[in-house]
Amino acid sequence: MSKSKIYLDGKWVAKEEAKISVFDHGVLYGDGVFEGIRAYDGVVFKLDEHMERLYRSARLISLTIPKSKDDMAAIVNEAIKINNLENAYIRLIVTRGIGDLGLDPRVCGTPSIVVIADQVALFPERCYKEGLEAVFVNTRRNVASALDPTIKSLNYLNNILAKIEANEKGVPEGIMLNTDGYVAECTGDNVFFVKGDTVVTPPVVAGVLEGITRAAVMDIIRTKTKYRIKEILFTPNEIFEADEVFFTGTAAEVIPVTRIDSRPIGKGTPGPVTLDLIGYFRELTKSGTHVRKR
Ligand code: PXG
Repeated sequence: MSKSKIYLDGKWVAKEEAKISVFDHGVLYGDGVFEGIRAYDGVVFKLDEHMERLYRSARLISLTIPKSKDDMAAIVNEAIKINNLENAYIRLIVTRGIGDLGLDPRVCGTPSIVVIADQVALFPERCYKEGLEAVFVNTRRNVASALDPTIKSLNYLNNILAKIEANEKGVPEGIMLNTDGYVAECTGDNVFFVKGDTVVTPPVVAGVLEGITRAAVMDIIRTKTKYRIKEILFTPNEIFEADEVFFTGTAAEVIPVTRIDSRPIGKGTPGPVTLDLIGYFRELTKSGTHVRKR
């Protein structure tokens, strides 16, 4: 079996050699940005969209990535090829670079670029058939005026605190509210509910990451189905009154949610709209059909 190769600042190195300095501000302060990307059948899913989000995140923290988007996209493609992966999870990280013990980013040298391609850790198929259980957590989503949730930064403590709460309650995902009490998103997934023929998800101003899967699902709803899609603010009560709830994310794809805070959602089984969307999404990920037309 070939050993995994990791891209680190211009070189492909063995896993054991893929090391970052303890003076890198990514380590010292969580100062950096990242992306979590999937490849299906040898084709990277929504690569351009991931590149756009990465460079936007970097821009919003005043970090200049020392490579063009095209060069970065080529490295991501190379990462699956060099590791002989067809279906893979790719983690792309750009840190602020090596600095000193002060938090001033101006002292940092060149940002470090890391690309890891590995096997995907998937939810068991059972979760797609029976649905996931989730809870509302007490940890509120960061306010945009303090740390904008649309920035996919290395500072994930807000989400980790929420994840710890979900762990303590023995469920795989936690739903976070924003400081106004509206539903925002999960620790690593966006949230949707279905009521009648309308699919609802919080708008970006609720304090959510603009998920690539979220956008793909919204596009599917608009172009392939008769359902309506609305981005509106809503409270937990509307979730409990929903016919169906599902989450979207790079790792989870589209996953039904059938119990929240121990209460069944709808009939307590995955609903027809969610199952439809899972089908359409899986079709989209098949063999290259997800490549954006230029
Ligand atoms: N919200 C948050 C806070 C996220 O971190 C999503 C929504 C969904 O976005 P995408 O673009 O993936 O549809 C994310 C993404 C992991 C993992 O290993 C987490 C994410 C993506 C990939 C892997 O936990 N989160």
